[in-house]
Amino acid sequence: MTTIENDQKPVGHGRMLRKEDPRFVRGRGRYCDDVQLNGMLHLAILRSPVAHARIVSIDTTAAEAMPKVKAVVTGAALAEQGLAWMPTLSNDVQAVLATDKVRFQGQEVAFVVAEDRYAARDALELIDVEYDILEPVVDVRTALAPDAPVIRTDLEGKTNNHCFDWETGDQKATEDVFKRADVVVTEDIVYPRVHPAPMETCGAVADYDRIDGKLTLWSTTQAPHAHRTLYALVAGLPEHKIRVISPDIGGGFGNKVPIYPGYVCAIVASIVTGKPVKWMEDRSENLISTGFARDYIMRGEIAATREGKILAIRTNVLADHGAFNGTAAPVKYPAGFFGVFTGSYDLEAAYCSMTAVYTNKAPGGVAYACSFRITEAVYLVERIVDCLAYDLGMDPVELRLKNLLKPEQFPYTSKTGWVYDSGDYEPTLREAMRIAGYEELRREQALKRERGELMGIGVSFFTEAVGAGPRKDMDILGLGMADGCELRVHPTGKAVVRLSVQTQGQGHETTFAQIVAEEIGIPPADIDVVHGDTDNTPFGLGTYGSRSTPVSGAAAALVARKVRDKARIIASGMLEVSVADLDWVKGAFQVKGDPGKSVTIQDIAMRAHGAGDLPEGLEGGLEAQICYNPSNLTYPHGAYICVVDIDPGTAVVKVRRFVAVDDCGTRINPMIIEGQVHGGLTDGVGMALMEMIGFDEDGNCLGGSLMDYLIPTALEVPDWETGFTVTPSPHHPIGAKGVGESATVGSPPAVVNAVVDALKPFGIRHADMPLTPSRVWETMQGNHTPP
Ligand code: PCD
Repeated sequence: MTTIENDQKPVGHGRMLRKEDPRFVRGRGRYCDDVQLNGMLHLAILRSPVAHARIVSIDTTAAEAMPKVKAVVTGAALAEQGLAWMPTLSNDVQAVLATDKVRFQGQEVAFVVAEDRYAARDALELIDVEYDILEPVVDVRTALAPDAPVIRTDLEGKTNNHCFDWETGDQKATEDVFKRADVVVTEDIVYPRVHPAPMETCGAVADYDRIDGKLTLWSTTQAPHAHRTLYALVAGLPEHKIRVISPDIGGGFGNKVPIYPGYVCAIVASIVTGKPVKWMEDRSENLISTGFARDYIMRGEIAATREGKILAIRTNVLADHGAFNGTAAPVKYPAGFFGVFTGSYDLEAAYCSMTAVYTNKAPGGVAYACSFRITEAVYLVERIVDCLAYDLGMDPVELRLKNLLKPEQFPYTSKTGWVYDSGDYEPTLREAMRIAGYEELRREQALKRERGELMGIGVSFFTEAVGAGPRKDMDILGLGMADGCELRVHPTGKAVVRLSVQTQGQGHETTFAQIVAEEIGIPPADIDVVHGDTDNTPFGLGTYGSRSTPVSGAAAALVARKVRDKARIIASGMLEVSVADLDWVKGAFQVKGDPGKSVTIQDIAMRAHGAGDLPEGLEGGLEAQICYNPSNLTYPHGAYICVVDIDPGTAVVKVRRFVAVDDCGTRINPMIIEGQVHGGLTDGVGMALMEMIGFDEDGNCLGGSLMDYLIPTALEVPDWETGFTVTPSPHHPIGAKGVGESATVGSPPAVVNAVVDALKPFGIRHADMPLTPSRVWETMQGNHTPP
């Protein structure tokens, strides 16, 4: 097993600076909105001001008459072309433009194409829509009430707001264990609706060439190939007539996985006008209409012995999917990978039942920095385990240490059927305790409690399942979740590696060059990473669920090995020995026992393309292509400890310290990993303390601007303290597991556990996010209400 860990590795590995940063720090990134084409028009979308209403009429005459306006398009016009509805990436349909009804505030109703962005926006004001207001379904808890208005009247035979049911685990076995347990703890735990809120909003530039019938689409997508296939299916065009370019992306965080009506509108607009058309959302449009995350109401139950041996976990979940099921989920997993809610513990049984419903809210349920609902699962188990510790009067670390899976149990099949590839949990938790000085913190807390000060220490331990996924059981809309990769070595020994995944800031241009460099000995500076352009990269399913390293990273290592195998044959010819007599050392093949006789990979590249004979039967050139189908997901884990102080007078929570110890197997670039962890922790603190997309009783979104939807800044977060352990994945060619989302998954429960721990003197066992000062204050007064 290679461990590309330390900073001293000769060939480009370790903490090398990011190859993409020179352009980013100079403001030379090329984002969607930077695309300027000759004669380009601008598109603006008219959105519904109300959550639920019948559309009585739409009058576009005044808007059409406005100077500079080129087209005004309504749902009725799209319907004539069969384009008013589109499939979602989770087997539902979503309105591109509303025809019959609007189903959430902010829904797309019509669009204007004009010569400039201002004219397009101004013209929106002249469109006259008459709405017949309907009662909205806002409270997910009553969405299934018999008298609730039906939202999805478009779906044949739909008589209520039921979206899907799902269950996992063994209900009967779990019930039996619960019956004989000494202790059972039940808690209602809400993971409120939050939003990924990437810095760059969503947008697209569509350019349809009427002469050659080719559509080029620049769009803010995390999954260019998957989007292209969907457009091909909807438009009935062959894929090679559609080129999706995903240029630099200013953050995705799951928000840019779904296909949005705006993308489709831009395409339609370009086809209709014969001109390139740009659509860029503003901040409010992004917050109110694009993929939200979470929105799970969970009842957690945990059964244990008096001594604190956890026996079983059971949960019932009510999932709010908004007006359309607009998430992206593997077909067999409508609730994503929520099945990992048994966490990192050795249990006897587990069971989950889930009901998903439609409400008059924006669609989504996207995997915001979590591999398909793992954040929700980890939050549930880590919160309920803390509730158990509270009831047993046990230290939460002691309780976890008693129940963590042991290294000899791996590969471990969970009670819900997930096969954890590898893990060595206790050292990770011990390392976090060491960095935090856990015992000392508890002593400090005891002293402070005597003085009436509110200090809390929160612990979480998580296991993620990332790297979707094996073709045998995973697909999105019938597309397998494998990734292609292509490597070409030029005659001079410089190389280009083409990926099917797309970076949104994670640093793929660096780390994928590092992977290839490690395998083939060409320095990373000489390896160019090409991605985000369907015309120039092999097919694959895109970047989300921290799948790039587990899937495409494996593909990159294997394609490089394939090239190295060919290089070995060429070297054997050059050195006139058999392939078996060659050793691979640092980018060169050496004759065994005669290190003086060797050829470098660069020599070999020249020979592969140059004059002179190649060994019998070998074609010229030095390149390879593969499609990698992972045999399993990878299961990174981590232990987090958070220390908070709460001002008893104002209930303001201050995160004083945060220790994160992550284990993502073999580490490619520790500097990038730290950056990923810092970002994820900041996200997590935001969700725990301030972020929530709320709605009033009419279904008006209360989180439509960054004045209302608070996201953390450097002022709210501490200096992160990070550490790591390394437990390689046994099935990944370099042993790497994903890490991009670990910190967002692991940190919310650590923060909430810390706040609840601080509030222990008030007899409080649970409080729901976001733990804003007012919510903490109410909780201290004994008035906690779930969001
Ligand atoms: N790594 C290393 N090592 C290891 C692992 C990893 O080094 N072991 C690194 C890599 O290579 C990259 C990163 O790190 O670079 C990451 O990775 P991963 O884990 O594989 O992941 P990806 O796939 O690449 O990515 C994705 C992710 C996600 S998913 C999210 S959310 C987020 C993260 O990523 N997003 C973002 N991070 C980030 N960052 C940034 N900057 N931006 C963004 O946007 Mo989802 O599902 O979508 O929700």
